[in-house]
Amino acid sequence: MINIVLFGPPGSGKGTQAKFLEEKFNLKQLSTGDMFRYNLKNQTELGKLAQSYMDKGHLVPDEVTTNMLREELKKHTGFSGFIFDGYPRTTSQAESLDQILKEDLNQEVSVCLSLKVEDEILVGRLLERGKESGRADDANEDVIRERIVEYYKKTDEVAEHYKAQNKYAEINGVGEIAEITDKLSAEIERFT
Ligand code: B4P
Repeated sequence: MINIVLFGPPGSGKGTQAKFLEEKFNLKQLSTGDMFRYNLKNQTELGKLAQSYMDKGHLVPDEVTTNMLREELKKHTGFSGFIFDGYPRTTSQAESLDQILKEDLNQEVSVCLSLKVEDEILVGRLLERGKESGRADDANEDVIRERIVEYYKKTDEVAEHYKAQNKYAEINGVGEIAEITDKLSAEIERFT
């Protein structure tokens, strides 16, 4: 089985790339951001809770996010593995993911692929997306910058978790989308 953690700051291309990799490797994308947005749209209790964090550009608490992911994981069978998009975002989430994969599926993470993109490019991409997506967290530059601050404060360190397991590769996330998909695919083939 192939389990990919697609890693990088907001706007680095995780969601964009996950769509292509899903098809190429018969994987199921699990995006915690998409799960929160689905709950938000349907005004569930989980959605209302998540909204208070997302609107400020902050992370939703680990326990809430991990429980949601664990439930979602059980729903999908028949794939060659998963692409975790936007999860884990803290070291505690990374530890939970190792545990969940082992306990629930007797599997492990194959590799963490980290997309590297400079901050000013990220801001530009997210502002651009915000013009059409209707995403509240993309509409305001202050919120976008807060998401990037939150990334360096809590998420960037997750890389260490995978480096320690020799399951980590960095890819330049600036350039043609198809070229980046090719580089990610080569790394997936190298690690699986
Ligand atoms: P996410 O939905 O994960 O949002 P994101 O970080 O902005 O990434 P996304 O995948 O959507 O964007 P992409 O880089 O593909 O999270 C939203 C919020 O949910 C978080 O702030 C947090 O509050 C909460 N949350 C989610 N997961 C959580 C967790 N695990 N724990 C706690 N809280 C959590 O693309 C961005 C833009 O760039 C697109 O418009 C795309 O077209 C463009 N783009 C991509 N690649 C490009 C390229 N090569 N060249 C030019 N443009 C490109």
